[in-house]
Amino acid sequence: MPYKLQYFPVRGRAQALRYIVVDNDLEVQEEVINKIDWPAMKPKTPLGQLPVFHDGDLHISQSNAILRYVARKHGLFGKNDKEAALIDMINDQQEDIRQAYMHLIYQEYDTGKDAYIKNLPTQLATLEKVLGENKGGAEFFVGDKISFVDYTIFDLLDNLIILSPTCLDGFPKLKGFHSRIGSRDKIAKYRATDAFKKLPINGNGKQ
Ligand SMILES: N[C@@H](CCC(=O)N[C@@H](CS)C(=O)NCC(=O)O)C(=O)O
Repeated sequence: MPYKLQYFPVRGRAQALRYIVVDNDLEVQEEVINKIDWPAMKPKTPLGQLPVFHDGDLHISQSNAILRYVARKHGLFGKNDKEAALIDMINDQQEDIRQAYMHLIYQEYDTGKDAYIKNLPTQLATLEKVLGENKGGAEFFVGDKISFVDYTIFDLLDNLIILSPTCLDGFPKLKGFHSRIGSRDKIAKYRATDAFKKLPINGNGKQ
C-alpha cells in the first residue's frame, strides 16, 4: 500500500519529504488540502496541523517526525548510531535556522528583512563548518551516503537563495552542496516540472 501525504499546496514543511520521495522512488500518494476544507479536517488530524503522513494505520504529524520515520525505513538515517546522532544534531540546527526564516516570512517580512539577511551569515557559517568536518568527505552532511538531513538543508538553502540570491557567496562548501543535490537526476527533473515551479514556497505568498 502506498504512503499518503496530506498537505497544503505549498512547498513549506513538506518539500524535503517530496525530494526524498522523488529521489528514492518512494510510492506516496499526495492529497492536496485546500484552505477551504481545512477547518473541518483540522480536528481529525493527530495534532491539528499539516503535514500528516499515513502508513496504513499509522498517522503522523510533525514534519521532522515524518522525515525521521521515512528515513529509518528507507536507509536515509546514516549507517550506525553515531552517524544517526550527527544527522539529528545537524537537522535540529537546520530546524533552528528554518524557524527564524519562518518567523521572518510570517511575522516581520516588511520590517525585518534587511536585519535578517545581515544576520544570515552567522547561521550559515554553522552549516558550512559541519559540512567541512564530515569525515566521509564534503559531498553530504554525514558519512558518505545521502541522508534525510541533506534534503532538509537543500530545501532550506533553496528558500534562502530565493530570499537573498547572494547569501551563499561566502560559503563555497554550501554552494557546492546546493548545486550537487539540485543536479541529482531525479531532483533536477522534478524541479523542471510545472507542478514544482508553480508551487509557492510559503502559505502567505512571501518568499
Ligand atoms: N512543527 C510543525 C509545524 C506544522 C505547521 O505549522 N503547519 C501549518 C502549515 S505549514 C498548519 O497546519 N497550519 C494550519 C493550522 O495550524 O491550523 C511541523 O513541522 O510539521
